[in-house]
Amino acid sequence: MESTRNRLIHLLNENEGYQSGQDLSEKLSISRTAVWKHMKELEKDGYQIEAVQRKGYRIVSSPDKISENTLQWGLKTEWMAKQMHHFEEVTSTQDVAHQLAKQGKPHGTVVIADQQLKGKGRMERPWDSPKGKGIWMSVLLRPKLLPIQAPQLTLLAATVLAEVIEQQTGLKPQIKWPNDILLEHKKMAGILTEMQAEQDQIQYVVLGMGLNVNQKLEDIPEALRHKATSLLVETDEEWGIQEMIQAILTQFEKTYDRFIEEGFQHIKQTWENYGYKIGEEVEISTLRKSWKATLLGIEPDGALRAKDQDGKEEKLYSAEIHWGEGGYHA
Ligand code: BT5
Repeated sequence: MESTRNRLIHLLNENEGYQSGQDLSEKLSISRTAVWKHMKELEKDGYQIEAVQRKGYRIVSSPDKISENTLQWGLKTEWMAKQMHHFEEVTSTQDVAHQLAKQGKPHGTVVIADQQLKGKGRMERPWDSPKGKGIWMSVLLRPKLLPIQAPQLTLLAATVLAEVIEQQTGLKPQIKWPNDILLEHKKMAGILTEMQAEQDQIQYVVLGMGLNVNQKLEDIPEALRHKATSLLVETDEEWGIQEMIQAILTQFEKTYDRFIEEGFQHIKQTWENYGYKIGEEVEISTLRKSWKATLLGIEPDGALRAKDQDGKEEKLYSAEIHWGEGGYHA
């Protein structure tokens, strides 16, 4: 159930003008005094609210400080982020999302944090998540898909991030299969898809997205500086984290709904628009071996297609790609 607070924010947001206290109290089935109290709470959260006699209330501006309320404000999604859990600090939003999943929270539940103390990448690699500088967010999904289709969600999320970055900033990011968003060969975002499945059925997926937004060069740990970047580093501008989050959630819902309805085809097309090093020679490694190959693109199911030096084509479902001097190593 959506909280009264969120419904109030939605109502205020639906109509740009003033909303009378009477209307709000009727629509929310609470007293006018309760409406007034909620307004005071919103102000504590940093909202600027204008109250005019005989006209009603209006939100003048939303705060910079992120909270569940501010994130909901202006968000026009059907199912995405109807439940939003924001924390100033967590170990990893993935862990929290797994707990919420086990408590039965619905499809589209979002966990977001200002800072992660133990942000993680694939294979327990660390993910640097400094306070207030980026988007550290996990989405709980309950897709009616087969477990083997889950990796498609990683590619889906990658196209969403690439599109939003391009729309919002004008930068042209690239997607390195399967889960990295790069700019000028440096990593700007990463995706971590974790799944609980039973035989032929996905129970749930926790899809983690990390996007470096407002780190300055010196905020990026020295060991990562040669291979990581942020929107600020690339554009010399600070970006509104809330707006960026809302754009991601909105675009995610749209892309996901279309994916469920029509399949992977349109994601493949978008992906190809952003694909990194396609047609080029790279080094591919799996847990067992490492070899040189040319990347050809992705298959209709999202697998990576590559051609080895003997001209033999392969379909890969899990691998790492490296390149350049000594290779890029995650
Ligand atoms: C990833 O793993 O790229 C997945 C990152 C997912 C992060 C999100 S944040 C919200 C959610 N909660 C979590 O705890 N995780 C998810 P992988 O491909 O394994 O890349 C990890 C590697 O990227 C590390 O070994 C570093 O080399 C590098 N790295 C670490 N932090 C980085 C950062 N902030 N920006 C760019 N590169 C980074």
